[in-house]
Amino acid sequence: MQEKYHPADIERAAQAHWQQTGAARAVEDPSRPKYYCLSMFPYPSGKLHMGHVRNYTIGDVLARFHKMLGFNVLQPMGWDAFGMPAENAAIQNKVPPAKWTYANIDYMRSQLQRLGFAIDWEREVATCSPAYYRWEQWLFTRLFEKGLIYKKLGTVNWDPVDQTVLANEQVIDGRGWRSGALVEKREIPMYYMKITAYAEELLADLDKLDGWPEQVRLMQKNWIGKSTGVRLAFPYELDGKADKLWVFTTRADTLMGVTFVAVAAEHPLAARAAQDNPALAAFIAECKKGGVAEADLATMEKKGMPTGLCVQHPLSGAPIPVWVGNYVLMSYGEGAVMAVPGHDERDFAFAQQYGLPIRQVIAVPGETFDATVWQPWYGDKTVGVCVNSGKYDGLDHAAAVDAIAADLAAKGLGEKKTQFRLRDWGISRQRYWGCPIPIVHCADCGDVPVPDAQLPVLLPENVEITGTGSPLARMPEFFETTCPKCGKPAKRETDTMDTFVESSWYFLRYACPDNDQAMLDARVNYWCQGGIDQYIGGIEHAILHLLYARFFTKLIRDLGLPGMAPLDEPFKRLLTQGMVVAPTFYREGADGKKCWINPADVDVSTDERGRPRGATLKADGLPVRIGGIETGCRSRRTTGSIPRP
Ligand code: ANZ
Ligand code: ZN
Repeated sequence: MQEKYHPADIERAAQAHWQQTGAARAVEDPSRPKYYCLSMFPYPSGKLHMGHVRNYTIGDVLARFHKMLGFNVLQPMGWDAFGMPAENAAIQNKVPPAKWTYANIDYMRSQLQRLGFAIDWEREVATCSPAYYRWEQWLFTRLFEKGLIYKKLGTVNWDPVDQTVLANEQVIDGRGWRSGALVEKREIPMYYMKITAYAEELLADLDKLDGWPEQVRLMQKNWIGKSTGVRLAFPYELDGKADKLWVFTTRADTLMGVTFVAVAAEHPLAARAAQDNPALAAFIAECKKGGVAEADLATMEKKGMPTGLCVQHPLSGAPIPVWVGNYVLMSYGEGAVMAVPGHDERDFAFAQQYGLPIRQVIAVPGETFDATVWQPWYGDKTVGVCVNSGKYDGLDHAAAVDAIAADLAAKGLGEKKTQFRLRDWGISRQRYWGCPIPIVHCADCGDVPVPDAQLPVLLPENVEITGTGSPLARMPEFFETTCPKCGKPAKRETDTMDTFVESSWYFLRYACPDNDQAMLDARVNYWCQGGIDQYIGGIEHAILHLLYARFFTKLIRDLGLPGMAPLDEPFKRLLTQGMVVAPTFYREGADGKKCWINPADVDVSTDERGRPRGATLKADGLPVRIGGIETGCRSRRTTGSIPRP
């Protein structure tokens, strides 16, 4: 035996042996218990990063351990190969996205192989290959026919200079990342998946996932965001017509404390009021400018403007002023809120800022109300009872909601309602490097799904990317076609699908990657029975990817594909790892701009707990600044010359 471990020799020999004997090949064997060990597949960005190595090492250890325990182990690998970085690289390096992607896959596969992971490479899938996305298109047509995919207008970020739609992450401080132009919002027709039809089941089944971290289940629960409340109306008259302003509230017990209502900037009533109010029109335009994302709602500065209109309180009939508020979302509930500044923190801040009345209508024994500072108990529905609310005084939250909902219902001004925060999933992307949406637009027949025999709709691979709009929309040889129904000339859809669609079912396809007759087959039953035994991946996918994957599993179950046993949930156990992070280093140039420095070019001194204390540039021995701790994925390289401190 050798004294020393020589990885280069020993590992090469061991890997050659595993390769020869097919040690990692997974073959269905109903006589043995299976163990399906799945790691989130990587985006082929170029090279593996530390996060990949850690993730796949965890998977490999679990796979080998279960093999030793006698399980029939499947550990597959593939590539989440569509997406924007390939287009950006194509612009920079003038290489077609396909070529760049396939080269990266080859390189990263060789890296994974050198690491010696026990992966069954015969099951490798790349989502950008027609053999894969063909079935995604097939599924799309089935869901479209069932009404589970439908078309409606959606809002996108429009770059007026580059004449292209931008993803949210391409909008930086309201401007296009390439052009620097102020980004506008545009409404365009897009396809949506009806995930809301599964909201109730996606929520309820979280209880079954006892092999998942509690934190992830909670994040999904909050994302689905079920709330029970009351939908109620404030009547008004405008332009000689009687109408109603609807709101959704979880606190109908506070109805007698409403001092104003606030509508979203996109609300029709706001638009109507702005017609004869230029200042309001300007304010609304400003509100609409912010990004499409609905983040930062709780913490952002509350801004508003009165519309000059009033509505009637549904029970007391008192006039209630209508405001436009930037904290009201058009996409949630009714796009309008009944504001109760005494008991809602956001309304409280808004009322204080604009000098609107604040009324106490809930009392908690032993606490006094002071309208100058927000106290958390003001919003606590679990302990208070109604006050200053006439006949509802003394009722607790549940009793007051019941009584008020009944009175509203009697007047035709409200009813109890369950509301979800979850929205339908817009899957259209105005990008090139993605799975083409298999629809043909015919002037006579409308949107016609591409028939099975004409699938896949091939994505042309040898294209030039310029950064201004999708090349597909400039390729008549791609979009000029005939209607599958009537045979007349028609236009092919040029949008592609969100890449989250591909990652929503790849784990099922690993069971039968070679099937060119069907999307999935009975081999899925063997490997996925009772769920995939272990899923390992980054915590950044806790919400969207995992929710979409659960949704697809249920969609596929309900389509009832031939030979497939019903599967409710894809992942029995989930292990999420944090992000691999590292400190960053920089110097400031004369212009105040930060120049980031490669950690390899820096000497760092650390304290007794290993935290960086000071750092100097190797090249000149002078100090550099220590920036924040960041993920390694977007590795920062030293660019240009580093300024001296
Ligand atoms: C009055 C009220 C009084 C409210 C109170 C809360 C506390 P969840 O639980 O997330 O469903 N709301 C309703 N629609 C909104 C919209 N489009 N944009 C912003 N906020 C909206 O939240 C429901 C509560 O969020 C609703 O209950 C409403 O404020 C607000 F003491 O109504 B509440
Ligand atoms: Zn037609």
